[in-house]
Amino acid sequence: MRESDSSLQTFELPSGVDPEAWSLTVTGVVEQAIEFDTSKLYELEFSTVDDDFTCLEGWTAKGLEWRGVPIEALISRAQPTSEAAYGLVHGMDDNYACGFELDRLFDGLLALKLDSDPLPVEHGGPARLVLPDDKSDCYESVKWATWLEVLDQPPTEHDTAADIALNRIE
Ligand SMILES: Nc1nc2c(c(=O)[nH]1)N[C@H]1C(S)=C(S)[C@@H](COP(=O)(O)O)O[C@H]1N2
Ligand SMILES: [Mo]
Repeated sequence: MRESDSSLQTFELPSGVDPEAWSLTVTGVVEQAIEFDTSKLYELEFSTVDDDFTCLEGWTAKGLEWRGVPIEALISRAQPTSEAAYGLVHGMDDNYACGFELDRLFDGLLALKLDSDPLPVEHGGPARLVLPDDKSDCYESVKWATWLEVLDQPPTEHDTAADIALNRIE
């Protein structure tokens, strides 16, 4: 389905990434913090996002089919309070986290499948954030997404994804 010269790149797995230890938690300004394992997520309704993926380093992976659970469905189950306005999505790799306005994050997908197969660990499996909008940056697609932190304030010092990703380019 995908051409070998236009697929996702494979990077070394960072420390902290352990698919066996993975679960997804939703915490923060919510009525009820919740935790999902993969079997619980597979019970929920899946959506599809078809998209190319472009990295700021200058490569593009064409025609990817992501399948998974809409972020809105996951966060809604935790019942965000009226103060909820931002979300910080944490990866399993040490310190990697990316912040969003909640409205925008709600349009994202927690992808569990890529091109009909379970998402491989080197591409963020078990679960990766995929934003369907054209204006998203590569580093916003958080691999090994393990913690959705709902916030009332814009995340600042813990919002590390852009710095980590852009450092890799230099
Ligand atoms: N958790 C985590 N997610 C991440 C990154 C990372 O270092 N850690 N790098 C980002 C960047 S800059 C890119 S280009 C893509 C790379 O995806 P790939 O490894 O599937 O090619 O993952 C993004 N998501
Ligand atoms: Mo990137």
